[in-house]
Amino acid sequence: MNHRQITMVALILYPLSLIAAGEQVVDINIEGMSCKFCAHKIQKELTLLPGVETVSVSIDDKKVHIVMSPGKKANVEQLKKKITASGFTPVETTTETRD
Ligand SMILES: [Cu+2]
Repeated sequence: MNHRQITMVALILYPLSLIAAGEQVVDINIEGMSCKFCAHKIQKELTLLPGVETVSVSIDDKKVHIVMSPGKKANVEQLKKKITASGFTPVETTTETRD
């Protein structure tokens, strides 16, 4: 997946997350991402976590956008630990529930 495709996925998934019911959305700013391989690695690792439905990564915004499965509560500490274990630094986190 190249950078352009990742951005495309983010653009497609964002409106979908607005219409779905009771979904928790987590945005995490990340330091240390420099290329599409970094982005791909973070995406792959976070997608493996329980309850995570979709992960989109923006290298330009240095940000990862996580949508949880409907009704699943995000474990922000676990998400951040996974990012750290992947070799990156999570900084600011925002969590929002959409209904
Ligand atoms: Cu990289």
